Amino acid sequence: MVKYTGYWQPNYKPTKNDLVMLYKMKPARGISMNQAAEAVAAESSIGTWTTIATMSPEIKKMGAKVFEIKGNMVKIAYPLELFEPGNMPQIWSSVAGNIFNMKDVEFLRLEDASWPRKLVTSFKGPKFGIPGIRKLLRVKDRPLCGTIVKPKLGLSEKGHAKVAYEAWSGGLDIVKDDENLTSQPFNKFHERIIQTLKLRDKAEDETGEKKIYMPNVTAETSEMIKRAKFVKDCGGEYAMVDILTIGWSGLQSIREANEDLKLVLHAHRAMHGALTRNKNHGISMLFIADTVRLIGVDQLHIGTAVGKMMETKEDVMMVGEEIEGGFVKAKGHRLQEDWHGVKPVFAVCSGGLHPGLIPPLIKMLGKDIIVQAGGGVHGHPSGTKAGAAAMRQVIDAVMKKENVREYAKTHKELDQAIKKWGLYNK
Ligand code: CAP
Ligand code: MG
Repeated sequence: MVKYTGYWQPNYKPTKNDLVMLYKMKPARGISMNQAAEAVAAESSIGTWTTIATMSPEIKKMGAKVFEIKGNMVKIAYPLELFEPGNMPQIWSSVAGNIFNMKDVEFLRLEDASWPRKLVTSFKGPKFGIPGIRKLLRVKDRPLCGTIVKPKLGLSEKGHAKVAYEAWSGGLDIVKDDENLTSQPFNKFHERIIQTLKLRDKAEDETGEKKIYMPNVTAETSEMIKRAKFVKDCGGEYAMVDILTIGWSGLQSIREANEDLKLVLHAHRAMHGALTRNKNHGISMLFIADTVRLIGVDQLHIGTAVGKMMETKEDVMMVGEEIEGGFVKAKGHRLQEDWHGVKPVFAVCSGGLHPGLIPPLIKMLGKDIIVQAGGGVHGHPSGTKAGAAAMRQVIDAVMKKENVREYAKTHKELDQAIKKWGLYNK
């Protein structure tokens, strides 16, 4: 073990310009907690595994400071000059980079962060946020509801558009592409956009409601921007991106292009589980949520806690912890907390949902959520349109504070859904 010196500074008080990070760590065998914390601080700021002749007292002042160790939780303050404002890849390469593979730690999880104002305001943030989306959809005081066209892959452009039309006609606000549908031989992107927006218009005319299509533009960055432009030119209002597989550079690029495109950006988080699932090692969804809110998505998948994916209620509530020492976490949902004027982001709940799971979700998270069900709509005994109607009916029942089981007696699509999948009021 190399001796890292000068990074453990228990009397250091973080300044308002520091980026303060919270890590959970388990030192490697034979390494103390202090040594592990200093190793992480060194490697994520200015140091390396040995003392170097090129170091100077001036540069040492820029080093990260471990200022608190409580149990397996470590707080490290990073001076602002270590970072390039507006450059998210660089920030992650520092505080979420080499450190996860160091021999000095057996486990390391990046749990949370408090960002200094100068870094927060160096990013664009959401263009629309919750207020802008509610204005666009003309839906003020209920959760938005949507579906994902299923099967995930395989439908033709026309087949895809028809499923979307059925879902909109049944009452859903939003229809999205699945995360791995982009432009495959059986369903080419441009043709899909043309066909699906044509039936969106038809559904709008017939229902009198605003209907949203969220096409997946995930691709190489310049191609992604071209596809987003095409969506805009065809009268689309949304673009969906898989934020982790396009990376922070790709996300910043499309957000930059979106200054002119003015599309609502929907953030799918495919692959997040590789980082977030293991509670001993990896990166929390809190930090991912902060990151993409700063870059500027308008909606972000956060899980359901009641559906098919692993996350817990705490994961979905996303309140984080009170981390004194230079900053205090909000009491509300991380995506909507006041943050130097950054717009609030719509939380998207999806993954194994069906109408019977919507009541506990609204109870847990309130009305400022978007609920999406794929299998839970297209798997309805009477098909997509009925599945969509059942989703809308259960939301109406909850918002009217009706007894859902009673309400289902006069709403057959909801009744059928409950008979197939059950009703959960826990
Ligand atoms: C849901 C989904 C979403 C997941 C992503 C899927 O379909 O389309 O991608 O919700 O998970 O492909 O599984 P179902 P998360 O409604 O049929 O489950 O939202 O947790 O990121
Ligand atoms: Mg999906």
